[in-house]
Amino acid sequence: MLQSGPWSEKGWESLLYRKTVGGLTDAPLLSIQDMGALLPPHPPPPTHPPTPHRLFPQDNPFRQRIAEVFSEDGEGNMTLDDFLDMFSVMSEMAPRDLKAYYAFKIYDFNNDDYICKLDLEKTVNKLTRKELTPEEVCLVCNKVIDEADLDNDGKLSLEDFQHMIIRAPDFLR
Ligand SMILES: [Ca+2]
Ligand SMILES: [Ca+2]
Repeated sequence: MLQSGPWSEKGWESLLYRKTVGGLTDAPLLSIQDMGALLPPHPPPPTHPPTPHRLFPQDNPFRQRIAEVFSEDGEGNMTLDDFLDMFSVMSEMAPRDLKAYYAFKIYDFNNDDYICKLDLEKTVNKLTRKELTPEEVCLVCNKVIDEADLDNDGKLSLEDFQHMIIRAPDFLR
């Protein structure tokens, strides 16, 4: 606290002290980068943590989306914990409800907790590698919504989706 006010001589002294000496003592002696620069250069480690690109075959059309869903930041930057979560969901042992929940999240491209027709179109286009015409994609999407939309709101909630999976047990295989 500057007892005598900032414009008094004593105040300036105090301020100058804080800006210089005080500031210096508060600053860390060396930053992490400084310390790194002091170490002898060494080659990067031969193995890198797995990335979605290495983990999934290049032709998995949902590769990026899966990484987004399982990454904590939602942008596909996965931590080790995120990877472990993903592996446990993908394992044979994972309960079907859990698999269904994550499948739902993967197909819900705009993250609004519903699979709407636009989400479905994206899904179908990825699954079929854009081999269908827009009209055919539209037909497929309408058919899926017709059959699975239990509450007739024109989009699939998680509940609609789980119900659809119960009727099509091979869906998540
Ligand atoms: Ca959605
Ligand atoms: Ca619905």
